[in-house]
Amino acid sequence: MPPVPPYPVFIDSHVIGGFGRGSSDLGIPTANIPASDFLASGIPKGQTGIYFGLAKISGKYGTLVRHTSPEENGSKPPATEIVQTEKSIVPKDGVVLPMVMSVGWNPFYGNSEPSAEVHIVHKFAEQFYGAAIKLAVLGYIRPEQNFASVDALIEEIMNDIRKAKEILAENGFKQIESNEFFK
Ligand code: ADP
Ligand code: RBF
Ligand code: MG
Repeated sequence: MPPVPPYPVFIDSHVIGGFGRGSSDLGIPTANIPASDFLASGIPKGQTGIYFGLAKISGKYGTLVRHTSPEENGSKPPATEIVQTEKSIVPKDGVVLPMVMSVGWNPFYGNSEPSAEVHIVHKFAEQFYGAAIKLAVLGYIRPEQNFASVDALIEEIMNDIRKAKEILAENGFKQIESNEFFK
């Protein structure tokens, strides 16, 4: 079955630094992109919540330098800088992969600015700040929620990942994987 309109929505972006909590607090790393790239994507009213789809990372990447820690910054995103290197994404990491994406204010953390972040269902060799990221958003899973504990948040994210894998496996979306956009 093809995705239900307005999907697929294609987003061409790059990986920036986030709050620095995905890996450390949750054990679920997320590649953050500028929220403006999501807002410009054509998803109706830039609806916040949890989406699923496909992602492809490419190009050169760098290392992230944090100028402030998430702790000292409270609800504001910490100041970061990407120092580019000559390293490129290796072929086995540069394929079209399943993803889940969270967009909004993260009610559990009460952020003061919206973020857009993508967890790719794949084990990467290294972090890839500054790399190019192409996304095909294929559907909406649920609105953002607050949770009573970090464990409850993690459990719900695991549930999102399970759902995304299920829908992607059922539908294949092979025509989107081979779309010119991902070439
Ligand atoms: P930040 O708050 O800076 O985004 P995270 O802990 O959320 O910190 O993620 C750190 C980085 O981990 C991402 O920007 C990306 O370079 C890398 N990363 C490694 N594996 C993955 C993955 N499976 N999905 C998304 N990002 C990943
Ligand atoms: N944060 C929330 O506060 N509420 C949510 O419902 C929520 N759902 C998420 C679902 C997925 C699939 C992902 C990847 C993240 C989600 N987050 C949510 C964001 C999470 O708090 C964030 O990734 C970390 O704070 C690291 O930036
Ligand atoms: Mg992140």
